[in-house]
Amino acid sequence: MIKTQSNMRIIDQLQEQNNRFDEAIESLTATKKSLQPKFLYDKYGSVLFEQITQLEEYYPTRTELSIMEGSLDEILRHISSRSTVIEFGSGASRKIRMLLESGMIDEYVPIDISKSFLMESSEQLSVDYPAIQVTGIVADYTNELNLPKELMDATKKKTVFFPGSTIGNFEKKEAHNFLSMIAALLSSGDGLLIGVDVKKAPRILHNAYNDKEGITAKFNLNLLTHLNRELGADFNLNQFEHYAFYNAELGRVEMHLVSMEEQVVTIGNKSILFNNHETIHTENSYKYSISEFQQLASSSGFVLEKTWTDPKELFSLHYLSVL
Ligand code: AVI
Repeated sequence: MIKTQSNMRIIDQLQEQNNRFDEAIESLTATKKSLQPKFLYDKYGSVLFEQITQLEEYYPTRTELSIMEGSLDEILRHISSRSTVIEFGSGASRKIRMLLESGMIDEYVPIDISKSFLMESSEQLSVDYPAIQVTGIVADYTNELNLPKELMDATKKKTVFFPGSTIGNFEKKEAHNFLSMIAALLSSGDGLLIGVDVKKAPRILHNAYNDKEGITAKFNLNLLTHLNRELGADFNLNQFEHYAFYNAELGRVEMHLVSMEEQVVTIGNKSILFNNHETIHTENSYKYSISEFQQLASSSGFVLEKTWTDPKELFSLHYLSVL
């Protein structure tokens, strides 16, 4: 455990998950090559994602923030005072600050896969909010998650905060399993505040994942740099291109890396052949109509308390509770 402030501690569970790169090799050697989107988030990937959230084309972050600003009092009424807030995939903390400012939260538990990013943001938050206990957990929450027992104290109200439509990066079945896992983790009266991107005109979606500055392309390609570093792979970034499009039939934006020639990449003792224009599927970002998401939530064990949206219905925020 790492402690730099008296009200902050970091628990690293990622070391126990050191087989996580086995998945990468397995999915790269499958007939249809893919890589799990979690590998997008090393330290530089997290920085690039923050830059994406500021892009003109990437409407989700600012729209979700505006929904939160407009309905903050009502949102806070759902989160009782002296409660614990657990955030999955915490990132740069702009949204959580709106909740922490309220003075209603005793303990904040950010969970993120990027250790350095989590440490920096936890430290800053513990300095800015000295009355709040900050317990950062470094973990891959897409795998099984073991939260420390004291956090799961059923006498204390808990709210899970899962903003940014990260739920869209799960396959439909996985999203259902993940939400069910959260519902099982919580006790009666606890809640989940979750942000979900809404289906819309393909052009808006296309632009959001194909920005003019090319930041999303860098973010996608950085995945290969991450694997080169962690697995000693020899991907040549000049021989792959970012490709993202909206698959309307499946209701998702797909991100791929396209091999721009026939080439062989080596990872350890494995040689992987890429045909010209063969792709590695690196991310899905599912979009849900408001009713589709409400159905998913109720089939996963939650009761819908309230849905907020913006005037153009670009994005939705839901407060769900456990009976
Ligand atoms: C984190 N996640 C919700 C983002 C998304 O929109 O799916 C990641 C991202 N990928 C490309 N741009 C942003």
